[in-house]
Amino acid sequence: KATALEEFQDLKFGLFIHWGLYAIPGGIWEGKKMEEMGSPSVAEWIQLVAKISRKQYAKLADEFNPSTFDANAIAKMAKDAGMKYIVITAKHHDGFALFKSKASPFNVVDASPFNRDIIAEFNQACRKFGLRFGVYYSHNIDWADGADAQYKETKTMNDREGKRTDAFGANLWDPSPNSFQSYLDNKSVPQVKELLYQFKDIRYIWFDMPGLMKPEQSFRFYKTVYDINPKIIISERIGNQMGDYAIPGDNKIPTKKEQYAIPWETVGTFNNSWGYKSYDQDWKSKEELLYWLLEIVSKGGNYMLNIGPRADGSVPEMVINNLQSIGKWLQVNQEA
Ligand code: FUL
Repeated sequence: KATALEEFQDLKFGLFIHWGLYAIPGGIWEGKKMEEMGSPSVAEWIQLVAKISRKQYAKLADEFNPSTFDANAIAKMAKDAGMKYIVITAKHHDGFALFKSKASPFNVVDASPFNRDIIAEFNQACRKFGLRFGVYYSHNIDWADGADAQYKETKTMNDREGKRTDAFGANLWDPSPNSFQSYLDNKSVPQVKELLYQFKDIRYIWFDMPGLMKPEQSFRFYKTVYDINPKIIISERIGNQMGDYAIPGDNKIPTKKEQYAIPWETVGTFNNSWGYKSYDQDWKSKEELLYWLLEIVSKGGNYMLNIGPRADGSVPEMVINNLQSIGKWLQVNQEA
């Protein structure tokens, strides 16, 4: 793994993509903006914030048909911006997979009219443009099938022991009747296997939001990945200090004092949301983005900058323009 980790830290600049059914409402549900309904206000959390039932949310899949989506165009945009890798949400907290999955029919090929495997297309596009490829996978939170992320069970135990239990992110409005254990056995772990067996180019897995996961549960994911491909490196959000590389926090650049003994990566948004949010026009300027890149890289980290494509697959113009400018700047100023 040592080489894989060194190589990773040399990449410096990558593209993060948050894309899924949440791009359809784009931050607005039944006429209400997310901020009017609660928090957080990042668009990919709309199901939780608006307390949308699993059944109602799943209907969004019928409308998901991103006619203008072109993985090659996005990969080229990243390449021209000087980026070296792409990580895309294979499944976010809503439980909808962007790849064909036997473990769950709630996926882009089986549940939407689009009928194309988005992860497969990105895998190909990255290969074509010489970019490294990785996937984000929400292994713990799954509002469709992950019950309440073992919140109730842990709460009972913690109440007994007088400890706090954080329900953040748990589906408490319409949890799946399945047990969390069956979700792990029948969806989450099998989907990780499906991804890795199918897409041999995957080098990074960005697990996220481990919440109340137990050490043996995080370890199960680590071992699943390691057994299939020991060179794949794993984000620290697998939980229980088992990751290979550190994430200082969302939109967080570590201070000089916060040093890491392992490689690290700052993930950052272009505006204030990860998923597409129709009314968020608070775009970082190209100067601001360059500042982030330079500060992060000079401190030894990687910067993975996020885009949230629209539901039709297109990328907001500000993103395209600013990435182009960064690419030009890097061409002129980067050391060979
Ligand atoms: C978070 C997630 O909950 C957000 O939705 C997003 O994926 C971000 C990168 O990580 O904590």
